[in-house]
Amino acid sequence: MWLRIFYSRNQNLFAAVNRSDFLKTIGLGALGSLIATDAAGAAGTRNQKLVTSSRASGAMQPVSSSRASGPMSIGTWPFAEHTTRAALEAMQKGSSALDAVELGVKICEADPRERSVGLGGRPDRDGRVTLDACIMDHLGNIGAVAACEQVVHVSSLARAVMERTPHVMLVGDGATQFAREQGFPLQNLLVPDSEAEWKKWLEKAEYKPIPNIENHDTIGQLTLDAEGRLAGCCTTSGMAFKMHGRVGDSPIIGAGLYVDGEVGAATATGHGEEVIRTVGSFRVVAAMKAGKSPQQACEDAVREIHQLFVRRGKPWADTQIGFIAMDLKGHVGGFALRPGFSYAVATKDGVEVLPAPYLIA
Ligand code: SD4
Repeated sequence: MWLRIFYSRNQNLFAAVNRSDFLKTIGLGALGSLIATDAAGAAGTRNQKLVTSSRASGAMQPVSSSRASGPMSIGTWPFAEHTTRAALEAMQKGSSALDAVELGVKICEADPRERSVGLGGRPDRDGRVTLDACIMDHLGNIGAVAACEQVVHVSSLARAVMERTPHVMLVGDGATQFAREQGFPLQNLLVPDSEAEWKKWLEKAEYKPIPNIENHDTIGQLTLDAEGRLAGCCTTSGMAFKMHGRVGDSPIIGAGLYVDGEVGAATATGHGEEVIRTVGSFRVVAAMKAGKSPQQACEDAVREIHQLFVRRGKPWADTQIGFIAMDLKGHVGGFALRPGFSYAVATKDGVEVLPAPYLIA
């Protein structure tokens, strides 16, 4: 099986490697410990393989696992190559982790070609683009907005909720009203391509999320600055063609994002319902607090989600979940339920986009 690795260090280089090279790249080759097990027990999964690593070895480290600490930044999906680089450069010039993470994700929010974040995001089933975002710093300050319309930079709006209100989350009309009051520009977020896709979707009007859509999705980004402060931000238009009013994990602290200034941070992408069900990002950080590496912690969280599918007898064939995490020493990790998830790591040595190891082939 061929897997793509996107790799970039001061230049854009695209390479494809075969499975064994891929495993070597992520540090699994030497273990020779991939076990393929039939994942029976859930509907629609008969042909799927469960891929797991040797628990005893505890080794599932990506190539960037032993970086020096900050400033550095990691982010979900290949588009984070640009957003993490921007955040890194800002921190190298003295920005705080919080300023840098906001600056980074805003690049993605403003890009109408990114169809799952900010401007250009896919609409809900009623043709309305509703955005979700949250932000958190190393001290436990949090802010979030959900089901928010007409505001491109919901990351900044979430930050405004954090810094300028007595609350931690505003939703729907209240979020837009607050944006207006705060001087955020209001605009139509539905771009022609997304509108056309929605109209096509209306022909059948079947809600069928597509895993790894266009190889990018929600952006969850984490930053660690030169002073050892962590921050994180998660921003998305959520699942395409969702019910109006549906809110996923991305604006929910603990689910889509969690930062513990004394431990590390984690963020999620994929089917938000499953991440909320397991309080995913908090789970990852709690595991790190208990001594797990970021990589092990991400792996455990995905495994828990998978186990819940099995226990509930629910199919997971069309589901994708990915977590990334970083600790205070700059160790990073990423893991997904299915193939196709990747994440960017920006350090003083350059920016890499790494394919995440996964549970089910
Ligand atoms: C959500 N987690 O709204 C987001 C969407 C996403 O990959 O990340 N999709 O559930």
